[in-house]
Amino acid sequence: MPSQTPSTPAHGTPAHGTSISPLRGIVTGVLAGATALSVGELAGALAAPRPGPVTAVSNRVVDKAPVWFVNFGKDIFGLADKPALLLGTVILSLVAAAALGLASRSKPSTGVAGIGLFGLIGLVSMAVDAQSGIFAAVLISALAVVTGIGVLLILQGLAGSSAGSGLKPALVTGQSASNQPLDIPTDPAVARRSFLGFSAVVGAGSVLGGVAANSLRSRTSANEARDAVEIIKPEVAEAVEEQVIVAATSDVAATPGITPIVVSGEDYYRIDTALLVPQIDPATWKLTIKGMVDNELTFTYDELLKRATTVEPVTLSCVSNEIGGGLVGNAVWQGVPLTDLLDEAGVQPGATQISSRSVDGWDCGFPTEAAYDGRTALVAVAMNGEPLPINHGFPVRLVVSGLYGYISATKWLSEIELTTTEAFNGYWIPRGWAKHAPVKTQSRIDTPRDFTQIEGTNPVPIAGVAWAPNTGITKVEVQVDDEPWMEATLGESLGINAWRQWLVSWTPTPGEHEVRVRATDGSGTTQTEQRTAVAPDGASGWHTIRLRV
Ligand SMILES: Nc1nc2c(c(=O)[nH]1)N[C@H]1C(S)=C(S)[C@@H](COP(=O)(O)O)O[C@H]1N2
Ligand SMILES: [Mo]
Repeated sequence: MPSQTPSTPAHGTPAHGTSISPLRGIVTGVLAGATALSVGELAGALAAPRPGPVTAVSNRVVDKAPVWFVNFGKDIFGLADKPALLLGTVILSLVAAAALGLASRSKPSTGVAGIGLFGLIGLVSMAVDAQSGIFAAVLISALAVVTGIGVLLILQGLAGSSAGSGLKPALVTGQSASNQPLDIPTDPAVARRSFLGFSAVVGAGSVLGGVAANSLRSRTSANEARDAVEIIKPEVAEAVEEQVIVAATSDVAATPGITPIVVSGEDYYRIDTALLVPQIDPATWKLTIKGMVDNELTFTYDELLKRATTVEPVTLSCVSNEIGGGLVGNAVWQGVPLTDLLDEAGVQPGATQISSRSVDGWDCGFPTEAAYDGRTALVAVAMNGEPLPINHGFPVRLVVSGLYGYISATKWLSEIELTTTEAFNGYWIPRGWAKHAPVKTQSRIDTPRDFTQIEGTNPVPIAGVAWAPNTGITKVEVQVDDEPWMEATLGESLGINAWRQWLVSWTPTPGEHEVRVRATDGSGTTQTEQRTAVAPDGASGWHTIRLRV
């Protein structure tokens, strides 16, 4: 039998007759907080694609946090920065809830007010979220607050009774004992067991609720809507497909370890700020073209599908791609030329910037000039012949060849607004990234990997990809130590916007070696050896690996 001695409050606790131990206070607070978060997330998930409190508060942290903080998070967690942020929000909330549980032991009204305050923070965070709206925000936070307060008061009641104080939960004060909605046991032993039992149930329920919310979100309606979409293949699609087949079956492409010429949606790098990937119903989705145009226009998904007759392989790259990094990919995109839609809207003189916005509020902008200089700029509906994957912007995104993604490649596109260069800065500009950001010519060694140990002196392939969107790759060279540069065999070209595979065969000599690669673009310019960091406008320098034979 466990001891039934009432735990004594810690030193310095206000002597308001508190008989709930600090530990129980903490447990009570944490469980009340966990329930509130769990209920909120579950409600948000059920009302998909609405964010719950955790997602919305995390979004606000990213929006409002100082640049150094966000960069710090990215440096530490890299591609896991989203789960890390969500987990951080949960942990901090629970720590605050624990403190609240402690503070409200003798004064339940403190707990009620505290949870109310959390609810308010959640409410505001959700209300300003582009994916929520005030009505859902109010409903979700009200549900969360009510359950959180309920759990707090019940557990406080049980903790108080089990401590032998007979502290009545605030929930039932002011009501006659006969119609108490909750039967709080007064026998300490029974109450103790009830406290533990209820805690276990609430704890498990919160975790389950969180897990359920997560899994609900991962199979929301957009998947079905996407499955139902039929991409109409224009004639040119077949020609491009044939080109891809030829390129993908060349000798260079057959090199083990080389990146495929066209990367599938699943393997394609993903970069965005979306903690909650927008789940868009294409039936109600619209694209608006507005701002400095003669006629504001809106297009439905079906209208764009019918007009999406341009098919182009384009290599997209993230400005954050380090030398030799993987935040770059080539795919076949299908869409409507951006300028077709802009011409219909009538771009006004002086509209020097094309800004675009996604349904979740993210935005960016690039020079109007760039859209009209002949490069491929698509309002894209398909990737590799299929509707855009949800992670890559379903139903519609922008794809602009030769500009880094953060100034041009808006996923989950909702509007395009013509403005001036001065009047608007996209999401990443105040966060320290350049406004002018053409993709730098780059090359990457895919095989062998850095620090590979090579056995024997039989020739080994050194191979990879190189890209210079808009001018194309005309030459790739590889150098081992101080030996003369070797010209690589290039894979088949998929056009000037797409990366190109390359291959050299090297006969190893015993010892340690340094291998570097450099590419020359269609204008005859060879990429610079000068190394720069990714910020503010993309990394430069030659990818170099070390090998031991
Ligand atoms: N809505 C939205 N679109 C976005 C972003 C974003 O955060 N939100 N990130 C951009 C960035 S920085 C890049 S590099 C590309 C990446 O596209 P991908 O994930 O399809 O590879 O998307 C761009 N489009
Ligand atoms: Mo990016």
